Amino acid sequence: MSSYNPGLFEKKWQDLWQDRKTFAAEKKSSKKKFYVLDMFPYPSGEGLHVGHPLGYIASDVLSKYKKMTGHNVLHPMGFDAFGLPAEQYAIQTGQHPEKTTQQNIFRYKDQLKKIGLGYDWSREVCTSNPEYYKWTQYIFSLLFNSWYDKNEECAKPIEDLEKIFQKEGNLKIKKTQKSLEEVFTSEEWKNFSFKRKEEILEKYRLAYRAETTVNWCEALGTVLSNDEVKDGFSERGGFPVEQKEMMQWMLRTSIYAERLLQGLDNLDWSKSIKETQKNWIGKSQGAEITFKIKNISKEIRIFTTRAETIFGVTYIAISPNHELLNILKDENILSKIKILKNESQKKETEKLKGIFTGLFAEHPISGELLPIWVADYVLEDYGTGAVMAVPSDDERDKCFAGKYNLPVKKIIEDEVLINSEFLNGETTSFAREKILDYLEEKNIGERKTSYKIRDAIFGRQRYWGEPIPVSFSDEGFPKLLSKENLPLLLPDLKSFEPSPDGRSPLAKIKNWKIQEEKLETDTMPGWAASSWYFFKYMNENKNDFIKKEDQGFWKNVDLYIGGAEHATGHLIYSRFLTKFLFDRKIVSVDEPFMKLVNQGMILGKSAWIFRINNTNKFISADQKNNYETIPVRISIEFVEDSFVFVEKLKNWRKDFESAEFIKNNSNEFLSTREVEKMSKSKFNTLTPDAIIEKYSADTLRLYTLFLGPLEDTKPWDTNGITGVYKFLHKFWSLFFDENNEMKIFSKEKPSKSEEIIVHTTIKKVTLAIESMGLNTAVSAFMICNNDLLKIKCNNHKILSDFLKLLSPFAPHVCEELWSLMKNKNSIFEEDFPKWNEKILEKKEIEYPVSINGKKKISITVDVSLDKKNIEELVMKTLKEKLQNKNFEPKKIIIVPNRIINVVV
Ligand code: ANZ
Repeated sequence: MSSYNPGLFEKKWQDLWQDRKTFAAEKKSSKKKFYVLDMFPYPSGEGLHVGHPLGYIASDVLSKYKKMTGHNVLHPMGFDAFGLPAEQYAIQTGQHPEKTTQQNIFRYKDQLKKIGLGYDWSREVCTSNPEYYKWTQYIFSLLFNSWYDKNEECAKPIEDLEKIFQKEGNLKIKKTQKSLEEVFTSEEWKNFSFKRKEEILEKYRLAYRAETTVNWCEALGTVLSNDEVKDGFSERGGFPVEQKEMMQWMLRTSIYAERLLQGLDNLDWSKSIKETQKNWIGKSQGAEITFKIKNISKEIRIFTTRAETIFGVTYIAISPNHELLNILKDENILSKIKILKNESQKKETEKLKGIFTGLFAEHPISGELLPIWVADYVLEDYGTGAVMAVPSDDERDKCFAGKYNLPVKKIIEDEVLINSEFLNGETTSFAREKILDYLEEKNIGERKTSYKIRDAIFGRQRYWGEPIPVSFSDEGFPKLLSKENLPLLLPDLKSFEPSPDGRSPLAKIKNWKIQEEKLETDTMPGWAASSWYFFKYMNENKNDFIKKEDQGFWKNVDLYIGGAEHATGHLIYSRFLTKFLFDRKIVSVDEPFMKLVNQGMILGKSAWIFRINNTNKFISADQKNNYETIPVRISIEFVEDSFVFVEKLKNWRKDFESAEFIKNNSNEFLSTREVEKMSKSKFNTLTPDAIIEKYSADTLRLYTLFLGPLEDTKPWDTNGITGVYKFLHKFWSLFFDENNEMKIFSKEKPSKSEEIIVHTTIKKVTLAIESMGLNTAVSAFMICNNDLLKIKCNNHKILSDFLKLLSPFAPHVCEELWSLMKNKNSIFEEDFPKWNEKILEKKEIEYPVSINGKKKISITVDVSLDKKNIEELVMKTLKEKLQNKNFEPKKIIIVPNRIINVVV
């Protein structure tokens, strides 16, 4: 009982905390709320390695600290359970994804619990559970049944839009909304067929279908998002990806562009993530300008951010999909464009190909004729899909003009416009405004803002996702399933391959129908569920949809911790959906995550040994330069520093058994270590379970934090772990006497030095937690521990305070000692100690005293003394020291806080 033996109590406390609901959120509470959330994991088959829990440990420290500082804390956990890996695994092994997912979740929960993470498991969500996805489907229905009123910048029920059309047609709405349908009157609307009305409404619904070019991966049988594709291959599996036209469900995320941008200002997120989001949204202020086309009663509109360069335009470039191409008749040109189009869809080809259309545009001011080219560098879905090309000032236009021998007109010199009488001599920014005023006045163009953010694809041709709650009428338009028909359950399947035409596996089911109508076969993408799960945790009753009372109390996440890889996808979609739910009055906030912290990646230290070419002999790494070798990865479990445990390694792989391992002169066999991403395939992972088994959960927690600043990327180096482990032993010993009995604690008022040691630590630790500098807190604990050991502290108050301070970091050992100190309650019900600045203030100053510049003595002076008092003290001390009662200096010079000089 006397030495630190975590095996005896860690599990005990984990069970007790769970049984006693120590870390459950309080129900009705007048306390201030604090909602701290981890990005919930996808439960992969590999389980957690030590690189994973850093963020979870940090959020756990925060949640325990907040609880102890008087907050009602919500700290839940759940699982993002739909996803591709389980489905790929199902295709390979025939195991139902549901089964493997549940197994993985079981493993994850066990691992998380062993780390002592205080989650409120009563609020756990699992996104593949019908009780959960019923509501994901319901949110889809809401999106389908909503449109966005640009005037009021707010999503509204689609019925409102129908009423407007009924009352006044679409003229007003079309002014603010970019939509392709023709203008119609109220009378015309009333006379439209049901189908026609549906077609029009679909152009406004926030969930809609559209023909889009998608990244199609034949091997995975699915559409991939841009960030799932690297250089023309799927990130997962490395299969080829091609571009394909497909009817897809989309969400109108881009309509929220401006609000997504503005909202960033109020968020406590890192500069770099905000910057990434800004770039993703990609706001550009510019203008749309109309060019007439010669001999044809058609116009072309271009988008430019550099209107002042209009006198340098030498050609017009349009995207290979531009609608103007529909009027071309010349088969020769058309077939060339078709080839160009196909080529340009391959992402990896260099973009600088063009075809002359045979058409000319008229310069809106000079009337000059400008050839219209199809160019693959013009994006179809940005701006208007057409540009006015200015080879003198735009790099791509310049290269293109060079390649196709198009003219270049110089227009700017030393930041000043030349070559146009109208703008000669003006600076570019001034000229821009001037020309824009002119264009607007003449009705040739208008100021316009463009955004890069695109509507998001919301369907996948896969099995393991939420079915989209839609059926199709005979005429082919989508109809929502009513709320009573939700959840639309994912049907059971035996084989999970996509159907041969590339459609979802659901398309293979003959009776995938409801009331004789065919059901949608696509399922929702991974981000459907993860864009709103943070609201679901707020519910007291797990099976409800977002409850007004609960959401009204918890509002949004105060601290969100997770990986920086979600900078765009997840964080944009969650912000979008929150704004939408806010508009539709489901939630009372329009931002989900107030503060965001991205934990850095923890890297592994891989180990390599070297095989001599064409042999089954391995050579110690320090000798390898004498041979031709090939490196072979080995598991780090057989290595310490660089030393390889050859005998153990031999049992690892068949071909190692008979291999020869040639040692160096010191009879060692060395490996080379290399820091890289931690991953099972690199054999460089360690599980938290193994560390906990060998040391303790508290060691794992402290060491993980101690590795370095939370947000830094850093390697895991098991060598340092013993330092932390020793600290916990020493910490334990602080509470026991020489006979290994628990100390008899003094209930006296603590001594001054004890107070100073602990209050210094309280201050350091509190500031460290508040600023998320958790690694510095760990070193503060070590210093405090050493200082208290030195003075053999046995003060009850001091040691209790130290326990409370450390408890969010090392909960098991603190809770155990707390109960050994005969406390009946949990330490987490205690208040976190507060420091007293007065104790830390300097009370006395030590002055060196010199006589005629030579240091003689030091005196300690109370800071409250004035000049005269100090002089008296100096005289008194010197007389004693010099044993000269009659000592009479000429002058005493006091340099405040520094030195006292006595002149004789
Ligand atoms: C004339 C000009 C002159 C331009 C000049 C640039 C420099 P950002 O800032 O990204 O919004 N552009 C417009 N639509 C495009 C499309 N669909 N595909 C490719 N390029 C397009 O860039 C806006 C500029 O990119 C626009 O301003 C346009 O070229 C081009 F010295 O117009 B500029």
